[in-house]
Amino acid sequence: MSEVASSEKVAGQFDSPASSGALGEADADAGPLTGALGNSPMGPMTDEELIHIYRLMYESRCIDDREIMLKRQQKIFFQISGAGHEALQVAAGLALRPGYDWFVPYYRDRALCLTLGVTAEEMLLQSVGAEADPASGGRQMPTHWASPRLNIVSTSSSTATQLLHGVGIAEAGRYFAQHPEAAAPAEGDYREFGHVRFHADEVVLATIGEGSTSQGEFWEALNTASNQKLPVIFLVEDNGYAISVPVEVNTPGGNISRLVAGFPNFHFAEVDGTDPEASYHAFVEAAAWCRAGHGPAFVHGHCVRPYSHSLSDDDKLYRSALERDADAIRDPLHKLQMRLLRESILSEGEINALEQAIDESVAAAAVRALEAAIPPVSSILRHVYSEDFDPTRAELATEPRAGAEAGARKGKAETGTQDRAMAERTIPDRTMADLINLCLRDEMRRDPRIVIYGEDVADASRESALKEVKGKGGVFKLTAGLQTEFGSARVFNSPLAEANIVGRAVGYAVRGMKPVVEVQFFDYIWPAVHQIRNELALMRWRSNGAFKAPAVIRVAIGGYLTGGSIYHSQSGESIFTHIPGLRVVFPSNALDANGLLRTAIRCDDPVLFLEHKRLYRETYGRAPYPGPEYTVPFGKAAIVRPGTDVTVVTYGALVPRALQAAQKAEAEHGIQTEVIDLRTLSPYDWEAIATSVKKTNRVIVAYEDMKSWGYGAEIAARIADELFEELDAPVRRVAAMDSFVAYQPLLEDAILPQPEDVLRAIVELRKF
Ligand SMILES: Cc1ncc(C[n+]2csc(CCOP(=O)(O)OP(=O)(O)O)c2C)c(N)n1
Ligand SMILES: [Mg+2]
Repeated sequence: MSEVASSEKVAGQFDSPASSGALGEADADAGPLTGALGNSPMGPMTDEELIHIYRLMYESRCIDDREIMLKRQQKIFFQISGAGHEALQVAAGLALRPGYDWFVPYYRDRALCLTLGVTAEEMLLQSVGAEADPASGGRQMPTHWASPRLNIVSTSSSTATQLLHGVGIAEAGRYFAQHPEAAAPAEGDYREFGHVRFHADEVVLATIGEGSTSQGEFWEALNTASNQKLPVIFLVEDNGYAISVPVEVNTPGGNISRLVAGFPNFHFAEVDGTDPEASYHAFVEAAAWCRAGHGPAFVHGHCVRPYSHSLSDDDKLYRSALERDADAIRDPLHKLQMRLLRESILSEGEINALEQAIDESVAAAAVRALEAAIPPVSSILRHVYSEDFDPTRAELATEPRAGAEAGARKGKAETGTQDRAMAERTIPDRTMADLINLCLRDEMRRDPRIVIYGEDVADASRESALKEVKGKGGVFKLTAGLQTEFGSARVFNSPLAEANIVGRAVGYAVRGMKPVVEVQFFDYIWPAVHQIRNELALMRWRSNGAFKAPAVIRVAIGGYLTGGSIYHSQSGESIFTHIPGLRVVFPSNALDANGLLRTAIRCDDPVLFLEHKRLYRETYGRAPYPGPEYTVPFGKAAIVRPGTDVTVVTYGALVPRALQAAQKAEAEHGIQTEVIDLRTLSPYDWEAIATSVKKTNRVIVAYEDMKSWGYGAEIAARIADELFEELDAPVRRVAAMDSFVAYQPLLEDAILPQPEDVLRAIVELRKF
């Protein structure tokens, strides 16, 4: 039946000509164009239009009812319905254009997705967890939508995270419209794998329940959409409850429209979401506002929840009978049915016939879904990481280009040999901070899809000031000069909100851009962890490869700062190496930082790029500029000091400290220590560790983070497991005390692992 619905949509009354500004070839990708109703989008609906809406609403309810039956028969495993929201959602779907506009829905949006073109069978394939489930291949619960064909972006169960994706998606669309050359395909990096589509007047619909507007990310999304006048329609589907929590608990005063009314640039609408006609008109106006470039829109639809929150919930436990009866009277499906009868648009017999046809079609779709193959166990690890771009591949091991320094100085390609010779004589080696900055600059020159944003990363948000000031360029100056060279559309300050930074990056990356964002201090990454773990790293796996979010997050990490104290010294990398789908990189020197960052940017996976603050300007590990093509593969450790007696596996700021310890161990005790710098923590180079342990038979894992539950625990466990017979001594960990870092320098020294601690462990292990 949904096929009938879609073909009617193509043929019929909901078509509208493409609006102005659609860009050339990209139009070929657009799906059937819905949009305004006939010639009079704001006029009364025709009988055919109302019947069409009823058909979609009934089909949505019918799929819910079918799922409920299947769940009770234990043939599916979860059910959450869109009942009571159908009128609002069908109206939204009809006012917008699948495959042209972008959609970031939530789990309640069955009728929306049905209207956009997801079929009943596709929905039921997800209910049974079938291999052919196009949204997730059996990985996500039912109603966790995704359709690349329709521009429905994969959504999670997390409430509110999706709104920031919607914001980033809108930003990316605007960026491509203003820089169409950036959409061109390119070979040799992530751009090879994915096709960019955009339209100058596209709109993003991002939906949310009223309870979830309590989440900070709701406000963070409104902030940026408002500030940047982005074409995002925020739809709040207000059914008065968040599971058992009534609206007044989540929303002071009980009405979210009143609270958001002060945001500039918005078009606001509050509608009876059980009335499809009023809702449709609200969306037509909202879309027109957005397409005209005035800014975002906020549609607040009041609807009902005639079924409980989900099949795991029973609303009789917390709602009075009176209240439930009142909801039942406002059920949009019954209301529209009554209208069709009352206005003699359809007779009872015609309604029955229409419903019966849909019932049969949904039942048949359910039979097909129940017969569908389930995903093989062998497929579980597919799409954890990119199947296209392997960041560990050998070709990424390149040599630094001799004589590249002159080019770096002049800010352009290398010049003559005389300049080069001069430069090499007069310029000292570059710090890690310099070489990270130069990598960002070179990659931005090479790849117009890179945008850089974060707190304080711009030279000056008020561009006019740049005539007289030098510019900030990051609290550690890592992004200095980039806004000045590349402009404010590519390098800009974010609001002071870490979830905003990463959530928008997910949206940008989904559209094929390369956001290289900065989290100012690792100590403040925590508000973004929800986005990193549940969204960024999961996008590819949960959508079974349909979507991906290969953004780079640069983060200043670590202590040894003398006065950095608790909130500027934290480590905690193992929290992130514990996330499948995320690459975690932790360079210890300038050259590695340059080459690994380049690989991170070109990579097709999301990367957490950890930069140790203490190493930014250290004398240790400086190097000449290696040129704009220098890459280092992931998963390839460096033996920074060969040895035969004891192995120290380490990374980051512990590398120079382990080297000091190794020198002393040799000078004072005649012990030959091999020091391995892992360089990347996920993936990590097991082969290098195993080879060394087989040679030395003694191993220390040294890391800056707290000892218990730290990164070294996994390495130590694996060595004990797989190399037990090679060991002549227990595996030893040298790490921080199980404490935060104190401000007082003497305490900081005692808390963090020092070269003497590593030395002591080396000497002790040698005794075995
Ligand atoms: C971040 C987060 N916290 C808690 C939950 C559990 N949860 C799922 S739905 C829900 C209520 C959402 O209510 P509302 O936003 O009003 O949407 P509705 O389900 O009513 O449409 C809760 C608490 C979740 N999925 N995500
Ligand atoms: Mg609700």
